[in-house]
Amino acid sequence: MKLTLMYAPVSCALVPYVALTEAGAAFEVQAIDHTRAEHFRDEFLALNPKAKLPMLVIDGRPLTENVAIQIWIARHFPHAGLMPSGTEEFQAIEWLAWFASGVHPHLTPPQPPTALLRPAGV
Ligand SMILES: N[C@@H](CCC(=O)N[C@@H](CS)C(=O)NCC(=O)O)C(=O)O
Repeated sequence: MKLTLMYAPVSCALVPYVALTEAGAAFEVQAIDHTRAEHFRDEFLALNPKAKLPMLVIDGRPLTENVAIQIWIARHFPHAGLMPSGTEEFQAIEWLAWFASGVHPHLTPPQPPTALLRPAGV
């Protein structure tokens, strides 16, 4: 299985980087410079039209959203014990969802809706 993490430093892409490392996964890192709008380039948008990091490419197939990526890593590397089982698994997902929807938006600069559009010249 080939894993490529599309990553930028000082971003929430650090989350799957840490999880993959803790899981002992073999993965490649592809640095995306979002200060140069590389996530708006055609090659990136073909995989993730949302133009956001992180993205984990699994045998050529993209997976985005930290909640989904974290659960995928935990399930594919169960020996690492990254997620509990039973009812507690859903409580862990509850916390992942809270960080993604309740905390993360406050850690990123406010963006107007036009920030979702491809910048001119990219
Ligand atoms: N809901 C997404 C959030 C993704 C996100 O906002 N990523 C930021 C980095 S922390 C990003 O790609 N920013 C680039 C931009 O908005 O231009 C998740 O949880 O993975």
